[in-house]
Amino acid sequence: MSAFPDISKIEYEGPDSKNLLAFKHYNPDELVEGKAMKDHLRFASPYWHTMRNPLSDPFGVGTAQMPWDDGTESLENAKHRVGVFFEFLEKIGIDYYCFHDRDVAPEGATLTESNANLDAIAEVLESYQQSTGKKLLWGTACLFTNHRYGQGAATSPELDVFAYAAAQVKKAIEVTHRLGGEGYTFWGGREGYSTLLNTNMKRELDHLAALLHMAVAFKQEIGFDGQFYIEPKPKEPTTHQYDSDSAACLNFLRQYDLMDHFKLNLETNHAELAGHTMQHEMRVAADAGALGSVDANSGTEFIGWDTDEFPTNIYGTTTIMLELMRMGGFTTGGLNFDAKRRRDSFEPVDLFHSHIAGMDTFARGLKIAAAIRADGRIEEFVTDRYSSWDSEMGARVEGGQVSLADLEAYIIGREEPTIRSGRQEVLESIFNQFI
Ligand code: XLS
Ligand code: NI
Ligand code: NI
Repeated sequence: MSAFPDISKIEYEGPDSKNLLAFKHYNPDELVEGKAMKDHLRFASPYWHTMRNPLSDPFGVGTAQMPWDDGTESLENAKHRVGVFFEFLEKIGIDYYCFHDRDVAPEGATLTESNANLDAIAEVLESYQQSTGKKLLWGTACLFTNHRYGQGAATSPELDVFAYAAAQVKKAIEVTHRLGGEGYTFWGGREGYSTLLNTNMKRELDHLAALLHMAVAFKQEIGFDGQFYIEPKPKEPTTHQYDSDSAACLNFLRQYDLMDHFKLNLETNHAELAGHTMQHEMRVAADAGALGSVDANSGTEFIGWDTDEFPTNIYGTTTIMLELMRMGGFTTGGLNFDAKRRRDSFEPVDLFHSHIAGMDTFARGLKIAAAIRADGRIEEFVTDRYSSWDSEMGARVEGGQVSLADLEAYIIGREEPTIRSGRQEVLESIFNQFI
């Protein structure tokens, strides 16, 4: 039985279409820079928002209508939901999905019971993947909802909580491997602190690194070759999250000798909470060779919460696509809509409207980014801005071959250095010409 009986497969109808259930810009097989849109964008839908988010807020109950869901935590209900999710993926035309262990399968009274539930659901996910060709972009473990993780999982002051988390991660990696996941994400959940008055930060960070090293060892042991990601977020739920932004994550990975094993999964709303643009976060990661995947959402500018909205800002998606194309595109990663409908968009059809909005906004961002690249003026400007470094002395400085005294000898007797305009407004205008 269909969960969305009135909705057929969403098709591309072009920019002039008035059909709300059609793509205006996302045309999966259309080539951009010689590559199909769907391969540039690699869209994924997050099980936790799409299937499990009731659309509640701190002041009110859930509003989402889910006629297919009996509202219980039974295994039968969980199995049934999987079918609904795959019907959604088929109709919206998204090839990938992401999940947390506890979103797809109910937590049992014991870890053994929870693991058995997860295995039962993995079997269902596996068979739907086989029959539909849909793929798992990444899996993850929910190490933040249960009360035991209230003061952290890998960074809990309690050894037994750490052990519980380790066991849960082990199982979640196993299941991700079984489902052919192309990656596995570690989002810090409650890995951070509420107050330093009760916190041994050094010890907590050492423990977090220890867990990640164990995960690397386990991955190798079972032959899982998916990519590991860390997802930075500065705050919420904790006051300070250890994985606060790209730079902090890279520093952590380098300090604990984990750089070879991890890339970053960057989320737009988290960048915003950190006081950065997403472009900044992506540039920092990409320049370190560590930009892996993207949680494609956005926040409301003035709210200061992780509101996980669908991305509908064309300027934003254009900068994201520019950064991605600059690094040569995704390998294992993709654009996972870690986004939920607004509380007032509670009808099942709003799942489609919201994904269509996000997908079309990214398709436009992709096309605009390609046009900006083809135009080339912005890139040429940057190349030219640094052209003095292409001199012999520039090369020697960059190659670490000169001393302060060498530069003193070089500059003495020369004229006062000339500098040129940064032309920010010109560049912004060029950018806007393509929006
Ligand atoms: C929460 C995070 C989370 C991760 C996966 O803010 O974005 O949803 O993407 O655990
Ligand atoms: Ni996320
Ligand atoms: Ni988030």
